[in-house]
Amino acid sequence: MGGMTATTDQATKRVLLAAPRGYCAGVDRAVVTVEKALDLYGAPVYVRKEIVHNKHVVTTLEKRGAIFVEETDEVPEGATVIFSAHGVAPVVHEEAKALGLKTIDATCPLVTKVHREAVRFASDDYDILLIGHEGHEEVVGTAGEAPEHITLVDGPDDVDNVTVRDPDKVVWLSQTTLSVDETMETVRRLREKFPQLQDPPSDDICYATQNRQLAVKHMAPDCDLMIVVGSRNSSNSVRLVEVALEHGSKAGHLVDYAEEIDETWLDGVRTVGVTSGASVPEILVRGVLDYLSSRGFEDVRPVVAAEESLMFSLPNEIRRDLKAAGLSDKMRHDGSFAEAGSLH
Ligand code: 0O3
Ligand code: SF4
Repeated sequence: MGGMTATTDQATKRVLLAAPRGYCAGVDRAVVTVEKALDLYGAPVYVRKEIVHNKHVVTTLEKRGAIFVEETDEVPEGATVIFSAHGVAPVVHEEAKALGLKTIDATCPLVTKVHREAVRFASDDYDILLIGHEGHEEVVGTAGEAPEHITLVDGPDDVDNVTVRDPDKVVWLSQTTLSVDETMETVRRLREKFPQLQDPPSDDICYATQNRQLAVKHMAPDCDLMIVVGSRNSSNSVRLVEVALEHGSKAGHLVDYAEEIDETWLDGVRTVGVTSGASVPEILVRGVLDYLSSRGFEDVRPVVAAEESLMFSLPNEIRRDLKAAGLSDKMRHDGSFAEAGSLH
């Protein structure tokens, strides 16, 4: 390849970088909760399930002394266990109590909001159609609030299988990290079947999920390739690849790390879109941008779909203990936790 061609190539290569991307308020709170618990109580600190669905976050916290378990009964008696951001069914709280565990609940407040809706509609004796992915921890937790009132609806094609007791008393709720468009299609089909179907009191698909999908929708028509940083088991990250492909990106891939990028993906590519799921530390996006830059994609243009400023305070249990120990309960955004910056 001659020098001229290379120069022309470089001039036309560009990256569209989505905003918002990466950490949402619920993930930030959950990750900081584990870090503060390690500071306060020392290692090991037990965490039930992955605190958030990100490989790098989990391995980094493991190195600092967090032990991730699948079930509550794997935690030694009397130890401290943190519940993940995705939420748990009430039965899990009961199990922990029976085992004498100290618990810290890192469930995102926006997931808790859906739990409360489920409890309220169940106590009013509604049939609740919970739209979500079968087996995902969040829907297991939400469904566990009122198992006898809740039916899982796993996407539009599952609607045919749904039956209810009284079609005049049905409401739908959802997992927080679904595709907005696919969920609307599921609701449309449900409403065809149950015209009296009620909507949730407010959006269950959270602001962060909506904003990350919106940014991808803006960029996708211009992208030859979309690289989404996120783990395979991260529902919201997987959705971003789907949204990119549905909205015109010619290709789309999910990677945990820049090292997973296949050189051939860049063949003939002029515009690469980059974004990341709600559980993804920014350092991993930097890795992807560095990789792209070393291949001539130095021109990085932000595509801003929304501004986000939401922050949640830490769980009460940990705030109380931090206060008693004379430590700060500030979140990392404001720089107060810079010493643990490896995750950001
Ligand atoms: O729910 P999802 O698989 O997308 O989970 P992540 O990747 O950990 O992202 C955070 C979302 C969450 C905790 C529940 O809304
Ligand atoms: Fe909470 Fe939304 Fe983040 Fe889930 S994706 S943890 S609901 S803010």
